[in-house]
Amino acid sequence: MTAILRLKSITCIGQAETFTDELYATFNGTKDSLPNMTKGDTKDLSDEFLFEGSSDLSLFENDGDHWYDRDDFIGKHLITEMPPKPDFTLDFEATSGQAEGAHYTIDVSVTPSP
Ligand SMILES: [Ca+2]
Ligand SMILES: [Ca+2]
Repeated sequence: MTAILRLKSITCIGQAETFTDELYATFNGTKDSLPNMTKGDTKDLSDEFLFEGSSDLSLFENDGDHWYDRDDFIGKHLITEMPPKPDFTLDFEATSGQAEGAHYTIDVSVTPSP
């Protein structure tokens, strides 16, 4: 069995950076660029990932990943193939660490692959 994780939209409730957050997600070994976001933004996404079983969807704020300034982890959720879920919302909030203040929701769906 294979399933499709779709990212449908992202909303910024709080940002980590002073000006704009540069976001990306990782899932199932893939790195996926997301739009830059500031507080109050909602942006449509059209990202899809094929996967089997389960994998973590992790959200990061990009700082160039220099040795002196690593990218900042915001949060993660375990996505499972079963049961399929048409629409649900994931909440990512950094309550400590370098991304503190970052708070995002991402609307997603998990559907069986045709
Ligand atoms: Ca940054
Ligand atoms: Ca950093």
